[in-house]
Amino acid sequence: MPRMERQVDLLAKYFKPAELPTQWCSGCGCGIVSQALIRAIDRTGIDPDRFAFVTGIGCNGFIPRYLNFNELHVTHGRAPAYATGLKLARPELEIILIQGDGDCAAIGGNHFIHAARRNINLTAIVSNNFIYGRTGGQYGPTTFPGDFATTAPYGLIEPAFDLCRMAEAAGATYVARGTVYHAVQLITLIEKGIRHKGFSFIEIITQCPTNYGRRNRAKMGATGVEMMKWQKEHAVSIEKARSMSEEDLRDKILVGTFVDQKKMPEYVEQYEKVRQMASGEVQ
Ligand SMILES: Cc1ncc(C[n+]2csc(CCOP(=O)(O)OP(=O)(O)O)c2C)c(N)n1
Ligand code: SF4
Ligand SMILES: [Mg+2]
Repeated sequence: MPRMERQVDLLAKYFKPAELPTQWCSGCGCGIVSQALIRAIDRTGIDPDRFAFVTGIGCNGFIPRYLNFNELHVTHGRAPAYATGLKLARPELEIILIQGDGDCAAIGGNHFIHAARRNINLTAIVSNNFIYGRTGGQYGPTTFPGDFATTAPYGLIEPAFDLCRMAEAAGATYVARGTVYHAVQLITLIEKGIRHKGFSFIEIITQCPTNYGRRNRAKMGATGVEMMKWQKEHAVSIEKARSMSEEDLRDKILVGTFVDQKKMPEYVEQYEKVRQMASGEVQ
């Protein structure tokens, strides 16, 4: 099928036309994240009805509102907890968490690290726009020191979390980072995350022109295009980074697959064994 027709076909298959247009600002990265997501899902060949999104609160948490999938839109930061319950009750579902940086690592940090530690078979997709976009631009745990936010008018004095290092340290068995600029690579990273058995974490570097870009235009630009140019210029593959100095890497963002580990037991399978022992089905 020609590329254009295929594009229309994907949109018709996975988007809800009645919900469009989206409420996102012009130049926001949420649209590219949505596209990458449906393309990755489409590539797996898994029946769309077997997917369920569990989403937090925030602009990125709204992505599934426009998509034609099962969805639980839950309380701020609690997507991993709801997803854990859903996965234990319905292990056959492919559950995808859609969260923002604040949702995942601030209010939801506790839930996030324990889902990773258990290695439960969920795919967490976390859009990192370095800010609380939805609520007007407060700084969060991934905002860089020196950045400006409504709550940091003189520049932020806190260091930032590296979400991928946090996911890895907590026990996630698939950890990757992409950017919305590198959209083709992003589809592959998400697809691998969905196929991985265990807790998968994919961080997507994206842009919030309205609440981050405008206040940090000197650093990253203020429009979607300028901010994606920043992503292009600052992303370095993990492989290339190995031959670069610490100094050269200081303002860079590493992209690629950090962890892809298949040996750790998966939580739902372990839980099922316990259930069988407790019910006397096996000794
Ligand atoms: C318990 C609770 N506290 C605070 C809020 C307000 N709130 C909604 S979204 C949000 C931050 C969203 O930021 P992020 O997760 O980075 O998502 P983005 O909007 O940037 O995609 C906050 C603080 C809330 N809805 N519930
Ligand atoms: S506030 Fe930021 S994250 Fe939210 S829709 Fe607008 S540009 Fe996107
Ligand atoms: Mg955010």
